[in-house]
Amino acid sequence: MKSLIFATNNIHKVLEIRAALDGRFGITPLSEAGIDQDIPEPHDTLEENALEKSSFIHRLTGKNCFSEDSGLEVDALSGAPGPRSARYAGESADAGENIRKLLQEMKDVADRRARFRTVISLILDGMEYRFEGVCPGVITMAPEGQGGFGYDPIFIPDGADQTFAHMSTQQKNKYSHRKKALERMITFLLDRL
Ligand code: ITT
Repeated sequence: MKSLIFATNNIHKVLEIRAALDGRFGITPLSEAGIDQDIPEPHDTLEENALEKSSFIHRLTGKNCFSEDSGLEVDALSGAPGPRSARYAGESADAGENIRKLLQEMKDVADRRARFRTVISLILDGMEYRFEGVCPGVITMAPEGQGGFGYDPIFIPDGADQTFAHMSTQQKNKYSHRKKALERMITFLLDRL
């Protein structure tokens, strides 16, 4: 099976992408490639952070690879937390702390519109290609559901009546930003590899 290094340390992203690929393609996450380095994400855009991760791993391995950077963009907060989603409540904040901060910021906000956005950066034979996926939805008033990761307990995608945290990986992939970006990359890759 064709395989690419996936420049991530996030096991949830690996599980979602493996489920979405359904055997069409192999991925090797950093842990399985024997790379335990933390990759810097110093930029203010998903695009720049995704490129930082893919080029870091390409420099290290010389191999074709891809990364993705994702964020939750809330309309009423002018697109925050966005690229700072993982660190919204502080550099070492966990998901619970990030959620608490977001719900606090939005406690009197009626407009609950938001979207998850994923940018994939693929480095193939030394060239960079980007693929985007967007999932629109709303922020709940309180966390609901135990599954998923990050902001999943407070996000209901358009077309659903429950949060991502209530869904199986397969159900989430019917709506997800990550899956949409991935399908665009797969279509591109199937023509080339
Ligand atoms: P890598 O950089 O190692 O890939 P990461 O967890 O640091 O993993 P990001 O920099 O892309 O990933 O940060 C994205 C954060 O946005 C993530 O930690 C979650 O808090 C949130 N997030 C992204 N996708 C999400 C999803 O599908 N569901 C819920 N939260 C998500």
